[in-house]
Amino acid sequence: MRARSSITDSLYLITDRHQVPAGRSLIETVEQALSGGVRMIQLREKDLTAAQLWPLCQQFRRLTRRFNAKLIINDRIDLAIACDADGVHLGAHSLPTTEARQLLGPNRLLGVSTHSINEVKRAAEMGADFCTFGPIFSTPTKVAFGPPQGLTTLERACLRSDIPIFALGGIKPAQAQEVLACGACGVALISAIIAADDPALIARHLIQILK
Ligand code: 3NM
Repeated sequence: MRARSSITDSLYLITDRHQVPAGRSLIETVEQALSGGVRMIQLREKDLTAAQLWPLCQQFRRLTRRFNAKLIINDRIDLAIACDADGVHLGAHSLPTTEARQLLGPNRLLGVSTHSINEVKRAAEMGADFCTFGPIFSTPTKVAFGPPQGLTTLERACLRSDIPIFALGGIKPAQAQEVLACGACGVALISAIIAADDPALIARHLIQILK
């Protein structure tokens, strides 16, 4: 039987190079976030091909190793295994969770994006280690997922979940405490850190709040 990998991080940074301010690269942004204390990063550049993602996977793997941080690859199980990432994060259009778990084996982390309490329960039953639940607040990045879930639904999802839930969508430092109070294990976010003038400063601030 597989020993469930335990999630100890409370800050899960997701990348989007399109939100990096001019004059700074994605890898510099991630390095600054890591020096601010981020220890779990999802490489999520959905518009890139495998061939384009591969050098990024390698750069991210070297960098995250230097900081002893977890690297999670969005969607691409093949790339995650090839670069020896710590895990994969599945979205609505990814391989189903059960099949992803079979390919990934028992030792890598499997995260799933969820948008309803039923999806949270299903993700856990099918072998996910953790999930994101969102969008909690309105976020320009993800209008596709409809109206915000809000804190009451987050609280219900956390109460009924057998796996840790990261609250996702529209989360800034000011919202971190209230989503933890709903039972989330932490926050997942893009713009608060990736688009920040000083990613290390925001990361430090968030970690302080999430302690
Ligand atoms: N997924 P920000 S919301 C990538 O609800 C993503 O599944 C969501 O960006 C979901 O932290 C979202 O900038 C965007 O609001 C999160």
